[in-house]
Amino acid sequence: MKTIYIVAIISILLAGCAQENLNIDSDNDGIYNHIDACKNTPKLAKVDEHGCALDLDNDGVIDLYDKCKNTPALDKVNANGCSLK
Ligand SMILES: [Ca+2]
Ligand SMILES: [Ca+2]
Repeated sequence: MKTIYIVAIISILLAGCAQENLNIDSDNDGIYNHIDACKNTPKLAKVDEHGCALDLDNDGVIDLYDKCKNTPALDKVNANGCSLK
């Protein structure tokens, strides 16, 4: 009987946590944690529907920090997202 009581309490606690987590958006990007694939998006970065920072030219440098937003595909880039020459 005591075991059932303990299991019931644990279940209620877990359910409470799960419910609460649905409304948390730790990085404030507008995408709740439970559907956010990138939970540490830098402040001010624009994100896609998965909560990941946009990188329109896919060079690995997110648009927030990318000083060259139209880097040709396959180009290697520096920390600013500009092609290495
Ligand atoms: Ca988020
Ligand atoms: Ca770039």
